[in-house]
Amino acid sequence: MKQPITYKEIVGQTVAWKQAIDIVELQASALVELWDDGAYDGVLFAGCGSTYYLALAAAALFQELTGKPAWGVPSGELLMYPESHYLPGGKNLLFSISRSAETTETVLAVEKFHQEGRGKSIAVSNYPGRPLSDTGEINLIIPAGQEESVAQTQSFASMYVATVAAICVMAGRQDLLAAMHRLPEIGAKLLADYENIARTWGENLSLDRFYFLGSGPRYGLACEISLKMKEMTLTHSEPFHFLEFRHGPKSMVTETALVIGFLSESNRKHEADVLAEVHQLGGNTFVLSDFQTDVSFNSGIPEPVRNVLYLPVLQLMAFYRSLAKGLNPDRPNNLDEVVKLSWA
Ligand code: F1P
Repeated sequence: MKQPITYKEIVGQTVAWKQAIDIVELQASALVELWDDGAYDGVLFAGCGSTYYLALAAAALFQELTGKPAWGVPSGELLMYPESHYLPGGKNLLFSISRSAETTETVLAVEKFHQEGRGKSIAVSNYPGRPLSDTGEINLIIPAGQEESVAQTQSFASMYVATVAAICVMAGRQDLLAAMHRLPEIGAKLLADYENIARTWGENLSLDRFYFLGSGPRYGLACEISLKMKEMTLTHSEPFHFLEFRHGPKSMVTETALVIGFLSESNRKHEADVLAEVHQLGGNTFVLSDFQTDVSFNSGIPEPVRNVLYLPVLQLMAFYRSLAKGLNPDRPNNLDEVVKLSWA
């Protein structure tokens, strides 16, 4: 059987990570200028599906590194309920994120944002020459992240890396940006070192439910991988903040549950306690972090900019589960690559 294209997109993705960093560095002075001159009251990150989850992760990091209020919002909500999201009368900076650069909700939300004079925008995408591609004051386009398959893997990671790098530039954290240059090499090593373990868990069809736990800037990433598990494998799957798992969701733990922890360094003990509780309840756990876990990055890269390393092994796990279930990971059920609506 021909190897699904999703496989190539997952294992080759670090080329796109590198291009993402290079592209941001080329536009670094424009990013600094836009941020320093703007006096923005708030920063919004908007997308749909995967790119909404990217928005959640990016907003958490933006606020952490700059101290400025930041939100992640689904583009459709921004379009339909703008007053629930924009600061009244405030000046906003909007990051619009879309792999395809043609998702209707995102394109229209940005159009309306500009028409209403709400502030300036930055577009993040993988495709030039499309409706969203040059709508921003600055446009971060990473062609190496383009993909043929429907579910986002390398595209997501490439746009996430670009956004994190842009945040470092705007926060004046050259130290963090410099540390990001080591990500592609470490990511490639992780893919090689942990493919077998990803496959073993992915092919374990006795599991019937997956929970992804991530907090702070990792929550959006937990949401994204949970979406991968849904799209590619049609399995019951949900993301939660670590401590939230005790407040109800843990009642779903059984011996056929796999709880996957995006363990941090900053709150490691509290997060590890939740996973220990899952064990006591008879569930299975699979844990990723920089050291001493099932998947260990051993990167030494500062925590705020290492989070992309949680993605590749889990994307592979979803890929192998999809194959084991006899599904086509390239073409998830009922899904279109781009959602286009005929809104006036
Ligand atoms: C966003 C998106 C994907 C999803 C599906 C439909 O597209 O919702 O996240 O997997 O393929 O489109 P985009 O705006 O990032 O191109």
